[in-house]
Amino acid sequence: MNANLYGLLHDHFAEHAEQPCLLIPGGPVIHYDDLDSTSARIAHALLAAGCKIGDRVAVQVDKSWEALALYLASLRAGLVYLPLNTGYQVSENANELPYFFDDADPAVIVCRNDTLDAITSLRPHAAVMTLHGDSGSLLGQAADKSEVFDTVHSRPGDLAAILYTSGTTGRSKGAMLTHRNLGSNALTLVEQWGFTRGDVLLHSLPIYHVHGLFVACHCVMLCGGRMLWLPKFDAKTVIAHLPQATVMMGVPTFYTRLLAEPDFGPEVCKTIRLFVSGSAPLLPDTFKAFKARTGHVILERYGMTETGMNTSNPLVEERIAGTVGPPLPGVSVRIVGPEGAPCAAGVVGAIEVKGPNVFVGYWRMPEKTGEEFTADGYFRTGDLGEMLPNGYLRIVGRAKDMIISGGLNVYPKEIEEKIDSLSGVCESAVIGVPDADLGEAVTAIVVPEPGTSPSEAEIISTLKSEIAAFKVPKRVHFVDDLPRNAMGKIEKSVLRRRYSAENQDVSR
Ligand code: MLC
Ligand code: AMP
Repeated sequence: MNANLYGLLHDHFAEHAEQPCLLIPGGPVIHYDDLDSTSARIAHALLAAGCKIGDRVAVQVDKSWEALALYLASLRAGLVYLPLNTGYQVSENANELPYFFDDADPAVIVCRNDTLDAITSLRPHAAVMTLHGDSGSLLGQAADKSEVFDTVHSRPGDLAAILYTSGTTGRSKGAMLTHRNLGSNALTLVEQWGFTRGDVLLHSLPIYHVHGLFVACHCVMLCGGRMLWLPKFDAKTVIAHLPQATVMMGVPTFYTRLLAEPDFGPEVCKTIRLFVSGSAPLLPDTFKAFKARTGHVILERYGMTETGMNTSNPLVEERIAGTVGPPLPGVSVRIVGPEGAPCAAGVVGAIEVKGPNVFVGYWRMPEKTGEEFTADGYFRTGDLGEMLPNGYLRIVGRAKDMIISGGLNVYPKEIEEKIDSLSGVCESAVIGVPDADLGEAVTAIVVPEPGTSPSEAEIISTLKSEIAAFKVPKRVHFVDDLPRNAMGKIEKSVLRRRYSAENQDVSR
């Protein structure tokens, strides 16, 4: 049997291929057969550009329906899709993109106009092209290709995508996801969340992450439903379009921003059957305020780049604030103590997961992969939680030093290394402090070199030229020294307490 994910999606939507898939406000309606023919043309163009089965296709482009067709084309041709956050930079001072290209060694790189020259000179041996544009662009080259393409035969364990997640060491790791990982998770979610062909999902997430690309798009395509395809999340635009939708998926910031709009209420949500939240903790206060304002109980679920979705509050039974629900069918979740022994219900420990959704390892990092899996095949998520007596998981924190800002992960180590290399800086610590909009706001605590006085504005503006804007600290504080424990390790918990209090004082 062909395990190719495109084959699975196609089997589910083919019967209604003349139906709309993407409704683009102010733009065209894209039907399933448009996606099928355009992805076929792009698949031919990728092969003509020199791609062979298993090659990586790195993509850093703005959200568009053609970008979704490119993802499908990559699946169909047996290539490995590598989406990149559009905030990652390439310039003389910025080496975010070069790292991914050196590590993944893509055969084709599809980029935006403004980075074409820089990437072409960086990667002379790859085929580098824009998605849109003249005959040199990928769509230009696809234009005269056949609209029929025989989806390649893939085995369940063949790679479908590599998604980079940053690491606590500051070095990003490519999570290798197979056709089986993505397909099994998608089938489970369609079933658990009750998706049908009548659904219209309001899609305002970016499509370079698990949430927007896999969870949202796969659920819709597997049931032959539709997506209201918005370029990004903007609260007023979302409110204008919610009355045509039945489902919305978002990170908690989407929900707090909607609640900040005075004209958001039950009338706007009349047609909605399900609001889903994930990628970061949904505060119980937001859960309650949303219910009070709209009558809707947000369904919170828990996932990761490496695993797709692991647990979910139920569609029919009670959804409990501050929990992420029971494990999804087929996924095994356990809580373990420091020695790896299972914790009883109600005891906090490390969350480990196993199942067909769990990735097969980090790209070209066998040792790191080995460290992150237990001998009996469980993946160590780096999250801390407790299993409640009713079988619902409650996430209480993270063992990994990571900040989640507006649903995007920031690894302090990477930012600290950048700040420490600036002139006038002796050392730094980067922490997340509670933020009403972003959940956590990246904050730097800096010890200046004796006799120097770097400014907050200088540090922020230098960092903006070197790293993606979402990673740049929103605030920089200066101190004479950093608190350390007896081992000499910086006590980030002390800093978090100190600056969280300060942040709350400021916002009051
Ligand atoms: C943008 N900025 C951010 C930011 N997003 N800063 C911190 N955190 C973020 N998440 C920067 C902008 O570049 C800009 O910088 C400044 O902050 C103000 O931007 P904004 O207008 O407030 O941002 P906006 O464009 O509205 O974006 C915010 C957002 C967006 C929350 C809508 O970040 C978003 O769509 N987040 C969703 C991320 C997501 O899909 N996560 C899923 C990961 S998958 P400047 O310098 O220009 O002022 C995963 C697994 C799972 O985690 O379980 O799902
Ligand atoms: P990423 O590496 O971007 O895939 O982020 C995955 C991480 O996001 C997880 O390891 C969790 O720390 C966090 N996360 C995802 N969903 C939730 C949730 N519902 N509640 C709390 N944390 C979450």
